[in-house]
Amino acid sequence: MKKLALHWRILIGMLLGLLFGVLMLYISGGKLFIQNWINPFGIIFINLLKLIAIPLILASIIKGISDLKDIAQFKTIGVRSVTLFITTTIVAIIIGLVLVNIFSPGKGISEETVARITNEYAGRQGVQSKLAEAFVQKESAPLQFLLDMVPENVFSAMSDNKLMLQVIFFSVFLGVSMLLIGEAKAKPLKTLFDSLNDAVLKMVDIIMVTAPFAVFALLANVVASSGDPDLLLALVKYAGVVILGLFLMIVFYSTVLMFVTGKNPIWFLKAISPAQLLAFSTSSSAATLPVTMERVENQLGVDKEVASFVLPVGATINMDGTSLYQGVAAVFISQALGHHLEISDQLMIILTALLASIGSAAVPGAGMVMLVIVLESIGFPSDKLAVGLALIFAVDRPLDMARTVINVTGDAMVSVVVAKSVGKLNDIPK
Ligand code: DAS
Repeated sequence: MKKLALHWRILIGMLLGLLFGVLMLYISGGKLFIQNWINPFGIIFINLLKLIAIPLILASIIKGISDLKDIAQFKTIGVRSVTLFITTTIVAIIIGLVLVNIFSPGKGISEETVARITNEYAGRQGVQSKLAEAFVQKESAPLQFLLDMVPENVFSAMSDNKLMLQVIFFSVFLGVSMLLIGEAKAKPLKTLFDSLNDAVLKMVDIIMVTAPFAVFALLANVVASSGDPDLLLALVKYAGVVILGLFLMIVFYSTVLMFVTGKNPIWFLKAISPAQLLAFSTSSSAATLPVTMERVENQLGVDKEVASFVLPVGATINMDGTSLYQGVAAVFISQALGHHLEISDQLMIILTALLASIGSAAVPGAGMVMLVIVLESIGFPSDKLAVGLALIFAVDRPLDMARTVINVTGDAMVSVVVAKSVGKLNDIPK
């Protein structure tokens, strides 16, 4: 039987996982069974992908930059990528703010529901740990993410949890230096990183064979630990606004791509669907990065020199889905808890959600942690933060899955536009 395409195999794994998760919800001990015997396989899969994300970033950025003709080309790609990252993030936040003000999902939540959520969730470990994490992030300077980029030495960068940013900084630095010393002198290093790159991509292929089983485990666990169904209904309008906003981002990307490449955007969405499905299942841009890179290069025809810089940097600092979600969530929580927002506050949200999304790590739940920074920036009372996070905690995981899909899609879209603009978008034979 002809081997099913990757996205179909992942989709089947997801659907079976959802069905199995729902089934287990109605079997006593089912939730525990999934958490103890099924979910670990999903965690192992994510850890494997994150394990190779670092050597992949190192090899692909260094190879990509050292393949470039000269520094001028690197500057062009760098400036255009970062400009597009910031632009698409601001568009995302504005879409989120317009929708949450039109639909006002927070205005429908009654006092007693807020009181009930406060008791059920505010004290919960999950909310408190996110708050604690947020205060650690908040204590850090607004440009902390820049400070975090510069490791003391390359080996400490390998161990520290601000890994992605530091490895990117080191890789770009080394890649540019290799350009500057000239091709002859850089040749041995270039050969080394070329073969490291090929070896790591082979590791991605091997890991991806297990993808259908892994997403089965991940989705089963998401359903099993999705919280109380009735509380979810109370938040369905809020989640609906976020999902509508994320969908409009797909429309925005498709319009830009149609304009820039003159192609039907279905070509783009079909090519990156395995990366989107993986982003949905893992809620992690970092874990999805190896597949995003493989799809963007092999299916969309983006030259490695562009993809190997834009995608790792984008996975870390360009989170359109997260920034849209942070805009919606900040206004929703303010509406629900009666915190009045002036227009100036909403404009402030654009700036702080941009910074918060840049500072959000490419791992599950990072967007909610940085949401506290946004709420603090609009003067939201600190003593109500726990209740605010508790309000959205129950639906945060499914929304994290959805916003990570947009984070990854936005990165892929920027890589296509930048590649096209520097004449490095190759036609892939059908
Ligand atoms: N899950 C994050 C990511 O990997 C996004 C988020 O938490 O908002 O992109």
